[in-house]
Amino acid sequence: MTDPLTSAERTAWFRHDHFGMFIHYGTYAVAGRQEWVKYFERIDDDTYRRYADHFDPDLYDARAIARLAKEAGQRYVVLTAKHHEGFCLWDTATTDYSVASTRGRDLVREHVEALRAEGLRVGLYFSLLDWSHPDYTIDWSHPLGNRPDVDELNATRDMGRFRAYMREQLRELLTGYGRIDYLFADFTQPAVRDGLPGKSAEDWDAAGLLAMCRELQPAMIVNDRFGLPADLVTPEQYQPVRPVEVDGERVLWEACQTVNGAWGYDRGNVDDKSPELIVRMLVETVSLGGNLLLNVGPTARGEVPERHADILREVGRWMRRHQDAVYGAGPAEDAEAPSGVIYTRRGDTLYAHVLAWPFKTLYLPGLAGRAAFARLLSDGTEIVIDAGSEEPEESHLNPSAPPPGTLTLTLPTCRP
Ligand code: FHN
Repeated sequence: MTDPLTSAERTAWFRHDHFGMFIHYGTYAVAGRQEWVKYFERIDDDTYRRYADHFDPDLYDARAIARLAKEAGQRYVVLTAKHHEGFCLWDTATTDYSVASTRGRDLVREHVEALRAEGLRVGLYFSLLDWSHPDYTIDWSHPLGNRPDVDELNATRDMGRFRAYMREQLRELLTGYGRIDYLFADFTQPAVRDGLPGKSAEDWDAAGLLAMCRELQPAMIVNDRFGLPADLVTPEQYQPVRPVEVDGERVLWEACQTVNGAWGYDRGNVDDKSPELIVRMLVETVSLGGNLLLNVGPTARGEVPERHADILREVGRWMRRHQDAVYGAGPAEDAEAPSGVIYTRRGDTLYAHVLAWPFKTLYLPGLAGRAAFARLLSDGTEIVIDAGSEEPEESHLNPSAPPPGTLTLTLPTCRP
């Protein structure tokens, strides 16, 4: 089957928007101890089922979350339709282990409709791991992986049946909710740990799942966590957490980060990142040609914790004034930023993100004579280009003079 879209066509919005929201939401929020709680605390199925029984997203307001993402400047939003614990946030016919069965809600539909209403791109996270399914073979990442009778348990499990189950679930998500812009499949790690192997691309029939994605959602970006062999990974899938180049081309990449060091809701966690740190992470990511997918973990009742919402709103206040340095921007390949400065470029405009505000003078080596005009993004006011900066006096006359070719700018005493 020929691909109807080129990688460039499929990924144009992703490469432009740069900034997305990740939402980790599921039964683990009731535990309030992050999304791997079943594994880390080796919680048995019956005990863990209590969390599903008491999972009531009565305050989950997808539209409010979509508006928060929009206010923060996050232009795509990825919701965990199913995380590793296997609980489904959509009205699936494959299992009763879903919020549709327990609460009569289809949170994926609410998510999709809210994003479209706010003009945001639709992303779904789908866990390839599924700790709830009786045919999913127990590997190093499974809560039962420490059982002495693992081999006997696995002898009763049929991954062929699990693959059919998983494929049907993914088909439901790709056919029942209109256009999906981004699928975040997660994760493939075949290495042996604690004496047990992980899962490989073959365990998922990754090539078959990718072919189904292309058939059902031709425009959808799919990440690289199916574990596909390199010859099946196309640039828009190759999403390492750091920039790499394939055949001389910097491939699409996305840094997944959290507001507070936790994916799922973590009640005792106070490790919140400051808005300034998040802005710096975003700018650094854009300066390297990538995207930042920043996660929030709603509470068990479905609300984004107020502290985290406030942080995102503060980031949004920065974005409103500086979005031109992010959206449609990318690396400034032709200029090397001095320490404490990050460059992004959009068209013929270079954006210098000053991380530590200097006392009066900003020196930008190698840029003398290349700036027709300079201004602050925050208030739009002119920044004076020091007349002498084209040919600064030779350093032997003034040892503190900047090296020749340095663009010298006089900044206001404090950041407006
Ligand atoms: O195991 C998951 C984890 O819970 C979380 O969903 C992250 C998000 O990128 N992905 C896996 C770990 O890499």
